[in-house]
Amino acid sequence: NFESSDDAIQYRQSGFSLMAYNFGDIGAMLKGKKDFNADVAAMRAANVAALAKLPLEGFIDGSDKGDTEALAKIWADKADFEAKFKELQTNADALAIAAKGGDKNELKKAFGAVGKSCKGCHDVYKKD
Ligand code: ASC
Repeated sequence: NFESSDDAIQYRQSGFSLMAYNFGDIGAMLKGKKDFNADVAAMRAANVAALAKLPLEGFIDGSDKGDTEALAKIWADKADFEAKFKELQTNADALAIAAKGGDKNELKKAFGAVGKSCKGCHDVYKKD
Protein backbone atom coordinates (compact mmCIF):
# COMPACT_ATOMS: atom_id res chain seq x y z
CA ASN A 1 0.00 0.00 0.00
CA PHE A 2 0.97 3.62 -0.43
CA GLU A 3 2.68 5.35 2.49
CA SER A 4 1.00 8.66 1.77
CA SER A 5 -1.22 10.61 -0.63
CA ASP A 6 1.94 11.98 -2.24
CA ASP A 7 3.10 8.43 -3.04
CA ALA A 8 -0.26 7.58 -4.57
CA ILE A 9 -0.25 10.79 -6.61
CA GLN A 10 3.27 10.10 -7.84
CA TYR A 11 2.35 6.54 -8.75
CA ARG A 12 -0.65 7.46 -10.85
CA GLN A 13 1.10 10.42 -12.48
CA SER A 14 4.01 8.17 -13.45
CA GLY A 15 1.57 5.79 -15.12
CA PHE A 16 -0.12 8.63 -17.02
CA SER A 17 3.26 10.04 -18.13
CA LEU A 18 4.41 6.68 -19.48
CA MET A 19 1.06 6.18 -21.17
CA ALA A 20 1.18 9.63 -22.77
CA TYR A 21 4.69 8.97 -24.09
CA ASN A 22 3.77 5.63 -25.63
CA PHE A 23 0.39 6.79 -26.94
CA GLY A 24 1.86 10.03 -28.25
CA ASP A 25 4.49 8.14 -30.24
CA ILE A 26 1.76 6.17 -32.03
CA GLY A 27 0.04 9.48 -32.74
CA ALA A 28 3.24 10.96 -34.17
CA MET A 29 3.52 8.00 -36.52
CA LEU A 30 -0.14 8.15 -37.56
CA LYS A 31 0.12 11.88 -38.18
CA GLY A 32 3.24 11.46 -40.30
CA LYS A 33 5.43 13.37 -37.86
CA LYS A 34 7.76 10.41 -37.96
CA ASP A 35 8.12 7.29 -40.08
CA PHE A 36 5.49 4.66 -39.45
CA ASN A 37 6.88 1.40 -38.09
CA ALA A 38 4.27 -1.30 -37.43
CA ASP A 39 6.47 -3.18 -34.97
CA VAL A 40 7.13 -0.07 -32.93
CA ALA A 41 3.42 0.82 -33.02
CA ALA A 42 2.54 -2.67 -31.76
CA MET A 43 5.12 -2.40 -28.96
CA ARG A 44 3.84 1.07 -27.98
CA ALA A 45 0.21 -0.08 -28.05
CA ALA A 46 0.99 -3.09 -25.86
CA ASN A 47 2.65 -0.69 -23.42
CA VAL A 48 -0.43 1.56 -23.41
CA ALA A 49 -2.67 -1.42 -22.70
CA ALA A 50 -0.50 -2.53 -19.79
CA LEU A 51 -0.05 0.99 -18.42
CA ALA A 52 -3.80 1.73 -18.57
CA LYS A 53 -4.25 -0.91 -15.87
CA LEU A 54 -2.11 0.98 -13.35
CA PRO A 55 -3.18 4.53 -12.44
CA LEU A 56 -6.63 3.76 -11.00
CA GLU A 57 -4.99 2.17 -7.95
CA GLY A 58 -3.38 5.51 -7.12
CA PHE A 59 -6.68 7.35 -6.67
CA ILE A 60 -6.87 6.52 -2.97
CA ASP A 61 -9.19 8.34 -0.58
CA GLY A 62 -7.81 11.72 0.46
CA SER A 63 -5.43 12.03 -2.48
CA ASP A 64 -7.34 14.92 -4.01
CA LYS A 65 -5.11 17.04 -1.76
CA GLY A 66 -1.57 17.64 -2.95
CA ASP A 67 0.35 18.27 -6.14
CA THR A 68 -2.37 16.91 -8.39
CA GLU A 69 -4.65 17.99 -11.20
CA ALA A 70 -7.25 15.46 -10.11
CA LEU A 71 -10.56 17.10 -9.18
CA ALA A 72 -12.41 16.18 -5.98
CA LYS A 73 -15.30 15.15 -8.25
CA ILE A 74 -13.40 11.87 -8.86
CA TRP A 75 -14.10 10.81 -5.28
CA ALA A 76 -17.63 12.24 -5.30
CA ASP A 77 -18.46 10.23 -8.44
CA LYS A 78 -16.08 7.31 -7.95
CA ALA A 79 -18.30 4.74 -9.67
CA ASP A 80 -18.53 6.83 -12.83
CA PHE A 81 -14.79 7.56 -12.72
CA GLU A 82 -14.02 3.86 -12.42
CA ALA A 83 -16.44 3.03 -15.24
CA LYS A 84 -14.70 5.57 -17.49
CA PHE A 85 -11.33 4.13 -16.51
CA LYS A 86 -12.49 0.61 -17.37
CA GLU A 87 -13.59 1.96 -20.74
CA LEU A 88 -10.08 3.30 -21.30
CA GLN A 89 -8.66 -0.11 -20.42
CA THR A 90 -11.01 -1.85 -22.85
CA ASN A 91 -10.14 0.62 -25.62
CA ALA A 92 -6.43 0.28 -24.85
CA ASP A 93 -6.67 -3.51 -25.08
CA ALA A 94 -8.38 -3.07 -28.46
CA LEU A 95 -5.59 -0.70 -29.51
CA ALA A 96 -2.98 -3.35 -28.71
CA ILE A 97 -4.88 -5.94 -30.75
CA ALA A 98 -5.35 -3.56 -33.68
CA ALA A 99 -1.68 -2.54 -33.68
CA LYS A 100 -0.60 -6.18 -33.63
CA GLY A 101 -2.97 -6.91 -36.52
CA GLY A 102 -1.06 -4.52 -38.75
CA ASP A 103 -4.04 -2.85 -40.47
CA LYS A 104 -3.30 0.88 -40.28
CA ASN A 105 -6.95 1.90 -40.65
CA GLU A 106 -7.95 -0.31 -37.74
CA LEU A 107 -5.08 1.15 -35.75
CA LYS A 108 -6.27 4.68 -36.53
CA LYS A 109 -9.79 3.86 -35.37
CA ALA A 110 -8.57 2.22 -32.18
CA PHE A 111 -6.20 5.13 -31.56
CA GLY A 112 -9.11 7.55 -31.87
CA ALA A 113 -11.17 5.57 -29.37
CA VAL A 114 -8.39 5.66 -26.78
CA GLY A 115 -7.91 9.39 -27.34
CA LYS A 116 -11.62 9.91 -26.74
CA SER A 117 -11.35 7.99 -23.48
CA CYS A 118 -8.44 10.20 -22.37
CA LYS A 119 -10.25 13.39 -23.24
CA GLY A 120 -13.64 12.24 -21.95
CA CYS A 121 -12.19 11.75 -18.50
CA HIS A 122 -9.98 14.85 -18.53
CA ASP A 123 -12.95 17.06 -19.45
CA VAL A 124 -14.80 16.00 -16.33
CA TYR A 125 -12.18 15.00 -13.78
CA LYS A 126 -9.00 16.97 -14.48
CA LYS A 127 -8.17 20.59 -13.73
CA ASP A 128 -7.56 22.60 -16.89
C1 ASC B 1 -2.40 12.26 -25.56
C2 ASC B 1 -2.34 12.77 -24.25
C3 ASC B 1 -3.61 12.93 -23.81
C4 ASC B 1 -4.54 12.46 -24.84
C5 ASC B 1 -5.59 13.44 -25.20
C6 ASC B 1 -6.46 12.87 -26.28
O1 ASC B 1 -1.44 11.95 -26.26
O2 ASC B 1 -1.26 13.08 -23.56
O3 ASC B 1 -3.99 13.39 -22.67
O4 ASC B 1 -3.71 12.10 -25.95
O5 ASC B 1 -5.00 14.62 -25.65
O6 ASC B 1 -7.49 13.76 -26.59
